[in-house]
Amino acid sequence: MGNINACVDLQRDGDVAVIVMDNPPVNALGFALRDGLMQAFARARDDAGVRLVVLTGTERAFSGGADITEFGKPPREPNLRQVITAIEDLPKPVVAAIQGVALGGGLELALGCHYRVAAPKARLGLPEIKLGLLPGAGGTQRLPRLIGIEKALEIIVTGDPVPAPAALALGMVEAMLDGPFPAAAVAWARQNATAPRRLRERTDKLEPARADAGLIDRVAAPLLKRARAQQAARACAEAVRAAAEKSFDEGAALERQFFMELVKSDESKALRHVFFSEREAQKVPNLPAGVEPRKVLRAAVIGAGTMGGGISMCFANAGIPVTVIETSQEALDRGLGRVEGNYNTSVKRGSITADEAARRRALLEGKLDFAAIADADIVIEAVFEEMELKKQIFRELDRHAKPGAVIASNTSYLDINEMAAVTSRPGDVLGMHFFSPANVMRLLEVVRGAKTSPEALATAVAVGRAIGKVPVVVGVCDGFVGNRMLARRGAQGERLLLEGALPQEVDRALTDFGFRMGPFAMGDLAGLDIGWRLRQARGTRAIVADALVEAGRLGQKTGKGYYAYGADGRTPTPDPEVEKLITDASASLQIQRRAISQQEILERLLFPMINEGARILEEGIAARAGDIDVIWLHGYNWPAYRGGPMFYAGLVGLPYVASRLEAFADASGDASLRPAPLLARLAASGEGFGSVGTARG
Ligand code: 3H9
Repeated sequence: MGNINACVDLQRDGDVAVIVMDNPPVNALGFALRDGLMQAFARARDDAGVRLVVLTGTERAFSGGADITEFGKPPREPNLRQVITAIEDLPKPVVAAIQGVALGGGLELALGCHYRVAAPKARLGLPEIKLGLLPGAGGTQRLPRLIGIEKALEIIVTGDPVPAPAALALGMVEAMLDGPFPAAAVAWARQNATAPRRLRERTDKLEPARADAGLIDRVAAPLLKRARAQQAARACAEAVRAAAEKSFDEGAALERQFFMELVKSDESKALRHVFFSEREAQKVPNLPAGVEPRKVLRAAVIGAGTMGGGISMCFANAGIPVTVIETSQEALDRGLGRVEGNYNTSVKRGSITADEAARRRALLEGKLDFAAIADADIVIEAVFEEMELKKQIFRELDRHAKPGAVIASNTSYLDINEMAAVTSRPGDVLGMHFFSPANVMRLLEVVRGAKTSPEALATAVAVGRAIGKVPVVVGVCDGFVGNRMLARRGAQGERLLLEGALPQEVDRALTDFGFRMGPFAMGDLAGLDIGWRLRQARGTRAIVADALVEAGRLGQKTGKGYYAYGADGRTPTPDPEVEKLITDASASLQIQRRAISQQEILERLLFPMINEGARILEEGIAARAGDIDVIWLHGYNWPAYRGGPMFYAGLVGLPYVASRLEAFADASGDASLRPAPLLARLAASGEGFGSVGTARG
């Protein structure tokens, strides 16, 4: 027999029909694959010479699930539920032979088969909740029937994949096979797949929940508490409850209804946007075809301060030896001591073993001489934000780094081109802006200078990925993407205080929105002296923020900042002294304080930031709106279910954002609040930010 269609192949091995799914890259279950499966299974059913069927995929994926790009488009039959029912109804035994991932609809497909076997490296899961959905092709009904309510709930509500050995222990698969696929699965099927078995008809594993009415709530409660996408999490729990309490058909109908509702929810749209934007951000724009990253086997970091230490840890954690350079033994000892302390904390918390910490620590060496960078394939400068100092260091790096080494600055706002200009190799120079704490935060802004070579850029991106970061390529400007937008939010925060709000009110608007922290609690955590020093350097002022610093209130590290900090040094409490300081500042500027609604606070904080994002996009500093969203998600804890600032602007409507910005500009006389030309244009034409660059909507 030959090919069924472009995605499905049907082969014969004696009396066994082997149906192979091949829809690169991950066997997403789009229309052509579903249609091909329907035809292939009909042939296998009707062919009297076929006794057994083995369904398999590729080494990378049995199937990564429903094709997410089809959501929101008109449905085409056969739908996935029809395909799964046709397989489950087959009068001949069907074995799912899983290599790689079986996720979402992919696992649901395997649950429709009568038996499942897996390769040792396979991973099985129902990650729909991470897209703000629930499994919509019978997963909430069949998985509990296979492994019981408790484990099924955990897998569905966390969305975390289960590695093959654990799947075997749970009974998700009948066997783990080492041999080559599909031959090993065919051999197993001949021995073990004696008759069709339909999970739909099984109820024994549901008995404990049927006998104990409180069981589901007890198991679900802690899982729901931890879940991010709340609406989807509740739907998951209710669908599993239906599995226990109702018939299969009733449970499946309820699951279907929930799925149809969730797929239209803002939460799910946002999470799907994040999924695609994260992948798109990895595709560096304007890189000539065939450019290969250079090999990076050794790294060097200049400066053992908080950032330098954190960056060094990233390399050591990824198994890359790293040399840290400092100017004095004392500074070096202090820096390496802090790294040691971080590793000790990780060991105490149980996140790594003492052996692992020792292994990582051994990859880090401290030196006092620039000559020690000679072997490094990448050098990252992480010293004070002072251009003259940076230039001096770049001259040294130029002198000592080997030819072809990438030379990067961790600056958060200074001009990379100026640094590149003092070297003899500007093509190798770029920015690698890490976020604090550098060993934790996943964002890496890779700053492309005017002369940065494609190879150096590709190397920085590849290194970023290798050390577990989410690299996003940005252009040179003051503050790059993230901090340039943040500055707009900061200015409005200060303004809101002067007009009548208090720090806790401003912070609450953002925590209610979904941020873990508001801007003032965040400032206290980072240290208010950072912004103060920056303003001093630039000759600008922020009345409230400056007054706090000048009163010795530097944030958590001094026990007080915008808030007072109690005995634990971490819990913020509103402080009457700060309120007085703020109201005095308003009075000195003759501002009549007024009550400001939470809605206004939120819009005042977010919309000017979005406006700056529009300028960034128009200037080409970011290539796509999705890149800006990824930056906010991974560098500033923007809540994923809100999709990022540019996506959020689309949800509330660009015309609304533009009209509110006009109103803010009118009220304040601040012309920089007027809608950016791109925002005004898109608001008028009805298009979204997704139409700019190559981003999706
Ligand atoms: C579902 O199944 C609903 C059902 O319950 C009910 C239906 C009725 N669709 O991540 P990678 C693309 S919901 C479309 O870089 P990796 C991805 O965009 C779904 N496209 O590779 C990328 O494209 P590009 C439940 C998909 O090896 C390329 O594949 N399933 C899908 O690091 C490579 O992706 C999930 O939530 C998809 N389902 O990781 C699983 N999946 O090259 C989502 C991937 O153009 N997927 N693509 O940028 C994943 O978690 C990872 O992609 C996976 C591979 C682990 C599979």
